[in-house]
Amino acid sequence: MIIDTARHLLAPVTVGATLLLGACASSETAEEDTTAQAETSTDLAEGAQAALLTVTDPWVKAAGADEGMTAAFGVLINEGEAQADIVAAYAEEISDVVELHEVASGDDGNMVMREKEGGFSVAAGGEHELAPGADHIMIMGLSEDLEPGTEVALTLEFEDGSTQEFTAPVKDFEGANENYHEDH
Ligand SMILES: [Cu+2]
Repeated sequence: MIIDTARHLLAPVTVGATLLLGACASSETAEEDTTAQAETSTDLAEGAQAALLTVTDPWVKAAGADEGMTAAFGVLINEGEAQADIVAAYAEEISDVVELHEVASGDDGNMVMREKEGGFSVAAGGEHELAPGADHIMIMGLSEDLEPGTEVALTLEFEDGSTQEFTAPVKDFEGANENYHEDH
């Protein structure tokens, strides 16, 4: 009897706590986002590479922590009058190892992905698409499951040391899996 009662009591409490945590997490995220954007616009020196670039339609492929890796995509748009060179990316909340990758033809003719030398360069007034089967931000050593409907915080680091933060929604994606399940 006691165990039964405890179970019945536990269930709604657990659900309530989860909902509450979810609500807290999203409102905190929203606040952090606003703060981050405000800081970004004030901290960036005029002409900093990070200030030139806009990341549009960002997304991250849903993946389980057991898969260990996934990738982030989107379109990098440079509306400035100087080239922007992305030299590194970070997703500190979910991974310690994030690399800038390209997909290229290997020695045996098969497509392989590998770290892109020099990173991603976006010419003045130009754009650079990150897409499955092409350049992408590789996120390795996933520390948690990435579920569709959640968001991932990412940071781009530029050649001049400036940085830009953005968030990308997690989405299911079935195609071109082989491109980022190559051995690393
Ligand atoms: Cu990759």
